[in-house]
Amino acid sequence: MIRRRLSALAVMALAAATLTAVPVGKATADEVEQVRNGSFATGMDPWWTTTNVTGELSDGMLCANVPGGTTNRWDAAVGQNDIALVKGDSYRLSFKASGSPEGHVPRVIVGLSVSPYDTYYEVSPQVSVSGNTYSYTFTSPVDTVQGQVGFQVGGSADPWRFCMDDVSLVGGVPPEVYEPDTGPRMRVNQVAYLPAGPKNATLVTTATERLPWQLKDAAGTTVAHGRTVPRGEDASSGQHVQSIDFSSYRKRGRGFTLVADGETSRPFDISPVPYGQLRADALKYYYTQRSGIEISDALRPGYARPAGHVGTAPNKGDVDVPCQPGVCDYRLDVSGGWYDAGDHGKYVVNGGVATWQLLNEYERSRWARTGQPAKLGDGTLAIPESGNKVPDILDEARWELEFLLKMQVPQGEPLAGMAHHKIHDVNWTGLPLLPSDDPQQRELHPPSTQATLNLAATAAQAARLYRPYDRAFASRALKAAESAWAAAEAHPEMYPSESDGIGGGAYSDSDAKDEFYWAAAELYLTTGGKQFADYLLASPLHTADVFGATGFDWGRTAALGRLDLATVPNRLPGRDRVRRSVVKAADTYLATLDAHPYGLPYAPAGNSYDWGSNSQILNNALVIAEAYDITGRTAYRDGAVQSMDYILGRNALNQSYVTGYGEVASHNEHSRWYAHELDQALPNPPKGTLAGGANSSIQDPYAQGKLQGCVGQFCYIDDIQSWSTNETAINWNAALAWMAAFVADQGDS
Ligand code: 9MR
Repeated sequence: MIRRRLSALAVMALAAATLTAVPVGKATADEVEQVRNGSFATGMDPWWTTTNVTGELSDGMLCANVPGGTTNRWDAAVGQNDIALVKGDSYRLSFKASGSPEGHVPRVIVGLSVSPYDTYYEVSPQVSVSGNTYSYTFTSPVDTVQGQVGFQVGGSADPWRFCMDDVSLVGGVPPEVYEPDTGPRMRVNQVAYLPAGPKNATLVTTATERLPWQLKDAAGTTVAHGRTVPRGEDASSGQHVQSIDFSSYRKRGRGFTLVADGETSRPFDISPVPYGQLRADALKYYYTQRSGIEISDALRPGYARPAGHVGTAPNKGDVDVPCQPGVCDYRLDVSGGWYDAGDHGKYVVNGGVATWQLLNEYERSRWARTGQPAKLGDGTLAIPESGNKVPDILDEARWELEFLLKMQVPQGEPLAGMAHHKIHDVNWTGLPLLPSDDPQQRELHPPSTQATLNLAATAAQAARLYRPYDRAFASRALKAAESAWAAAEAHPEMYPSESDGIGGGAYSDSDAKDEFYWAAAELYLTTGGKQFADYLLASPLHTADVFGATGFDWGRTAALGRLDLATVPNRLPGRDRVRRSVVKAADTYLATLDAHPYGLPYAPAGNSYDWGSNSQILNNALVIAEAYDITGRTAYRDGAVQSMDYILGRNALNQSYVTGYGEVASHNEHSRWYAHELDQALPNPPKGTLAGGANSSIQDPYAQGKLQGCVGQFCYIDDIQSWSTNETAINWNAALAWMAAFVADQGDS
């Protein structure tokens, strides 16, 4: 399906962001100042302040007396409008600033001065009493003459004084040359290798001959040694590399390092223990993503926050939400569910695939040879429902399922049974912003065939998995699934629009055949209905290659149906062929992994890493893992396990993409409420949060300012502003949770 290329156009936050990397700026072009009177030599004009701020000139600086008691940073501001920006040009924003008392953090933006007030670039430096000079480079994602340079100084309980000088925005500057700190040239899984599992590393080196390596224990004693394997140029990073296989060492321990070519790796364990922890942490992530419920400090120390979107001011949702104008004339209670990602939107298709994957993790634990259902059982996740005798993973998934069911168009309406595609704010909000502080109007967007079939698929899956625990819920879910299926059949081509990306992601998709196939598979597995068997057997997707180099995701869902038909016991005629198709896909991914000097089952066409590439890598690993579940062959188990190395540090950037795991790990993921990088009173994302990962298209201006011309794996930056490479999302963490459980299940292998 080619939807991905299209949907990237409807990019969040910036409708006009570029689809591919912007061409490198003109280093030799004239540098032109865009800010007028930035030195305040001629007074305060043309600078403005919000009415609650008094501005005055003091020692040649503009000082703002900021009142206390405002909520958001944009509630008090100083700025200048009518700034012209040229799409694709690089700009240097610089200024001097001080603040008293110590410790305040203004938000400095370059954005649109009129509705919808898009932000093109923002920084939040902590200012000191003595003052500092700040300078940043970014690339404009738009053409406009209605730009603004704004200093947002609200959000403080107490009054304070902010002063600034020499404010400058110069266009036509060369883009910044950013050098990531990649540490030692030896790249390992910084968390753990399984004692009896594969153990591989990658060495960045110009050497072409085999080099000696040593494995050292925590005391520095060499416990194994061997020779490297030259691998030549790695296309995914542009580096010259060699690889090391130290699988023959099988003793448990902590604090090992790998040494070669004068380089010592970051430390790692040989142990299954961290994977047991990661299995829980990757799932615990969902509780702090919940909408509609207060997050308890007792359950998640440091993450407490009021319930979001329960109809309490300033929230305008989600208990009584209207449609977008012209879409419907009823209102729905769509409270609950998980926030999608770093935004406050809730999207049925992404909620659907995330729910599928959690339910699938649970279902696999019940039939797979290495499955351990007790590890997902009641009390494993410390959530409000722990202790209710229902497996915690099912309780967590139900939080989303109940929301998905609420998104269905009510009986009596013309589109009854269809599901609204999404619900989110009218306009994009800024960062940071607790869900409970979101003042925007929320709206239901039109129903879509894809959302309806996501609902059908996951509700059908739920009907079979919750039956032992709650028959009434199982029946309700099945009825919803059947009505959704019927509605989708009646409206097979109501596609979510590519241009519906203001205030929330578009999740556009111009093909629903894959969702039909997936929903039919889940309905068949739950009911055994002949109607669904017939549908599956007649679908061209039943025999097509539904896997491909970038695997499956929220918009390409046929593989979900295929995987479940292959693994969940059923009597579909020709099921052996279905099972073989999964093994065949795994063979292809395994060949990719074997050929890859960094050992990952991912080699996208043109080396173009996709938005959320980490989840695609993990989902390809899932297919290999299921080939192991189907065949019991060690090569598949080892391939799946090895894929985790990339996520946990064996990569070009020498960092783990899971917060709290590995010596150097992502911790500034883009999120409105885990926004510690912008507001020290807020937490970082919880441990077990996966960052989206390298994204060759770098759609956000922060990444564009730093990563122009990046190669594959290098198109990533751990900054909260980089929403196209560094967001957290419910579908991505589901892939991590699934694979963490698989690896944990292998124990000592
Ligand atoms: O993960 C989504 C990616 O596949 C799309 O290309 C991109 C643009 O439509 O949107 C991504 O999803 C974001 C969504 O639109 C809004 N919430 C945050 C999601 C993760 O970045």
